[in-house]
Formats: sequence, structure tokens, C-alpha cells
Amino acid sequence: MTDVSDDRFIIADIKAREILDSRGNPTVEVDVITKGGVQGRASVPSGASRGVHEAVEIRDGDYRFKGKGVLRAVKNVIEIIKPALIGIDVRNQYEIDMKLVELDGTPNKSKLGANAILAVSLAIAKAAAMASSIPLYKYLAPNREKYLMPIPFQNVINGGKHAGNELAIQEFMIVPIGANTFKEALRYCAEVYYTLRDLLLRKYGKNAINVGDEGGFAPPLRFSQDALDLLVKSIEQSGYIPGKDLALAIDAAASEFFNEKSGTYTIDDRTLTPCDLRDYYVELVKTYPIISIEDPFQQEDFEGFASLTKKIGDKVQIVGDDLFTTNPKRLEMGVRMGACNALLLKVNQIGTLSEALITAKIAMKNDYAVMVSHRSGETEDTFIADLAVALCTGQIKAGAPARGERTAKYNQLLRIEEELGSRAIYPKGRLNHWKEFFTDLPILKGL
Ligand code: 2PG
Ligand code: MG
Repeated sequence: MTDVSDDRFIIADIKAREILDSRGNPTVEVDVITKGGVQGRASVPSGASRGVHEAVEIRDGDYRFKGKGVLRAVKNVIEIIKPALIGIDVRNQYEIDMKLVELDGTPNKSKLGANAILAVSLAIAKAAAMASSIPLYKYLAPNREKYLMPIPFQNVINGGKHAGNELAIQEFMIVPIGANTFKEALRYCAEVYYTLRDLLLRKYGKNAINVGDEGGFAPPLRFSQDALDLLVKSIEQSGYIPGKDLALAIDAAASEFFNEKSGTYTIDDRTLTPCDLRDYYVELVKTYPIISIEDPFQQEDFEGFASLTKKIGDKVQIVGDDLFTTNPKRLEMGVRMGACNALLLKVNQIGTLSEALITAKIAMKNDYAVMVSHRSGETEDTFIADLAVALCTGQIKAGAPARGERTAKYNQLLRIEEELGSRAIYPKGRLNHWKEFFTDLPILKGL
């Protein structure tokens, strides 16, 4: 524990409240206030295509908000967490997080709720950064000379659980690998997004430009290839070269189109065995400039993931999201089996900042890339933007360049890049740039 007593850092009060996320569902917001009057505020996101191994978010299950209220989680912050943390120095992130884990006492944070715990954990870090008078990303990683900006993986066509269409694949993303700066990358994406809108409008009419949960369009398509063709066309018609300026990526979120009984997948009006599905992806990457595939198989199929990674993992990033749920144990198992070559990092899947940082470190130590990620239900909180810069992952996904809760993250990255000036590096053309930036974070105290 940090023992130099300084009132600026000592927790004097914790407030918690129920707010709404981008889908209109309640979520938890927490303020951590120090004796010096500094306030760190954080709120938690929520997924729709949730992995079964994720930490548990507690919902009230009563008449309010059709059972989705979070007043029990709010109460847990006020009645259980707050009394345990008053008087502690906010710079003790790791100790505080371990205390939260201990107070909960369950393996999946189901007693206090990962939503209650994470809001406190993130607010603690923000309060510490503010009390130290430094930006959050620098507080999290003070020992860097240069910082790697993340390539934004932007989900511009939504399918699966995030949209009211027939596309099995959940996310079709554009990846501005050829930009020189984050600012330029964001512009590339916005321009392609406008072109895509025009194309959709012309080809399918007004209904096609409705948007899904993450701000991408949700056109009435059935086949993945149609979505991918549209992206290639949009990139070209925006004046860019597919595969050079902007590449493509998908998050299949395959658990959502997996039929448990038959062990098959329903996609593009076809029923595929895991082997067929692997071949399907192999064909897709031959036809399109796809550089990253997330959750290609259902969340328990480590072998399926490994077979695809073995086949195309030298050229394509294979990302584990529902497979790993940001859980160190599941990640370690994946590493042993050669399941993937990248981790999707979602802080609310594990429930504390320290545990998420540990999982990221395990990934990088084992040569796995890390993509920091939002959830489909988001708030205006921009924590993950700072987190991606602190970890120098070189990758983030935060949805389309539209809808306030998505642009909040990208706009924060613009501010960070501006502030860093020549200390900000954009990983032009490469997903493995992070390796040059991998270092221990003092906040983890050698763990
Ligand atoms: C995903 C996420 C975010 P959700 O599957 O990667 O894009 O979706 O938050 O619904 O799990
Ligand atoms: Mg996913």
C-alpha cells in the first residue's frame, strides 16, 4: 500500500447511481471522491452477445425496466463496498481491486455484481489520475517515452444479435491500416462510412440505412459476401485501396449461430459443420482483404479455433472474445492449445481493472496481440480509449464513426494524440507494432 498520506488521494466518499446505456438499459455509474475534493467517475457497459464465462452483472429482476434495473448493484456499492474503501489511498489500484474480489468472494462476481465492482474499480483509477494531475493513460502507464495509438477497427455493418437483419456474422469492420496518424485513420473510416450509406441507399432504399447497436448500418442482407462486397466497394469509391489503405475484419460471434443440438452452424442460408465453417473462413480471406477474424467458432470450441489459427494464423489475426472472456485461466488454456493469436480485452468481462491488465499482460507475454473493446451497450465513458493507449495495444474496436457513445471513444483518442504530439506513434500497416512497446506497468506492482 502507498503509505505517504496525502489527502488528495484518500477516499472520502463513494456515490453510485443507476443511469442508462446506449440501448436504454440501466447501468451503474460510480463517483469516487477524495478528501482533496477530486472526483473520479466511471460507468459500465453491457454486452448483448455475452460469453457464458463472463463475470455476472446483477440486475434487479423486478417490475422496473422490465427486470433490468441495477438498484441492487448500486446498493452493494453503497452498503458493502464504500465502507470497506473509505480512508484508502486511490493509488493502491491493485490492492483495492483484490479487496473488491475478496468482498465478493465468488468466482464470477455474482454476489456484489461485476457491474458494481467494475464501476468502482475504474472510478478509482480515474480519481487517482485526476488527483495526480495527469491524464488517465499516463497514470496507467507513466513509464513510456512514446505511446502507440490504436488502429480503430470500425464496425460499419451490423448483423447477428446487434441488428434486425438476417446476417449471421455480427460485425463487418473496416480497418484503416494505411493511415499515418489516428486522426487520419478516423477520417478514412468516416469517409468510407458516408460512401457506404450512399451505396446502401441507392441499392436497397431507405430501410437499409437504419443503424444497429454499434452505429453501423443494419441493411436487410442475408449473405456475408454481400456485406463484404459493399465494404470493398465503399473503400474504392471513397478513393482508397482495399487491403492497403483500409483492410477488413469480422467478428463472427459464432456462438450466436451455433446449433448446440446438431453441433452445426447456420450461416448464409447453409448449415455448416465446424470443418465446413473453417473452410468457409479460409475462402473468405482468399477473396477479401480480411486481416482479423474474431470468435469464428462457438465459445467452448478451443479445438476449432486452433485448427483455423494453424491454417491461416500466420497471415490473419484470430481473436478470442467469448472464448476467453478476458479471463486469465481461459486465456492460458487457449495459449496452451494454440487457439488464437489475439485476445479481445473487455474490462467488464472480468470485472476489475487490475485483472483485465493481468490478462492483457499474459496475452502479450505469449505473443498474443490485444484488441481493446467496447460493448454493444455503451455509455459516454471513454476509459477504454485511455486504456488502449496505456497498454499500447495498437488496436481498439469501438463501433462505427457514429453515435455519441462510440464517437466519445474515438474523440478521446484524437485528444490524446494531439496532446502527445511526436510521442504518439500510429502503427501504420502493421498489427504487430505493439511488440516494440510491451513493458511492465508499475500499477501491477510486478505481477
Ligand atoms: C463483441 C461485442 C462488442 P457484445 O461481441 O465483440 O462488439 O458485442 O458487447 O454484444 O458482446
Ligand atoms: Mg465479439
